Amino acid sequence: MSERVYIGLGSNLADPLAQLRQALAALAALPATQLHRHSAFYASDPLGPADQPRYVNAVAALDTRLEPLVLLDALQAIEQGQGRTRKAERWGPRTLDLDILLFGERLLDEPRLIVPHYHLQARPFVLYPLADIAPELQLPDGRRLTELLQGCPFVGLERL
Ligand code: PH2
Ligand code: MG
Ligand code: MG
Repeated sequence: MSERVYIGLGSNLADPLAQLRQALAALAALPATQLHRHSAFYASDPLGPADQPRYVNAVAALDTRLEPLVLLDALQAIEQGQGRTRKAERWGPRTLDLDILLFGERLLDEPRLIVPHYHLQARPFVLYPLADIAPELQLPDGRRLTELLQGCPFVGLERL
């Protein structure tokens, strides 16, 4: 049985739009996985240190039979394949970030993976792309995407 998984994509280095397109192709090529659809691309002001370039963000919906930690390994391999290096600076610039936002109805709290993603509800560059592809979405805790959007203005975001 496959599960619907939402992935947040972000990049602010080395041609971010090309990074996201390449990452979508890599997601579509994952084993036991179908890329269901993806959102528009959005330019967004950086959250965290302000002295870094703007990001390009998007959200993709996958249907996968992979287990969460297997998918996480695969996403980290894609990040590394696109030149991601792990730096000490929190929320610093990166060529590619692939975050598991939601994994079916699952609630995960493991050292490597917390789902739903921590800051999901507060980030316009996650919520608005998500609304492009899943406007009726309800989180495992019952909150609706439409409610979260009401608390999260469309600020610092530009649909490309
Ligand atoms: N990701 C971060 C830190 N800050 N800012 C924007 N606009 N978009 C991101 O994807 C982003 C960020 C760490 O993952
Ligand atoms: Mg992230
Ligand atoms: Mg990440």
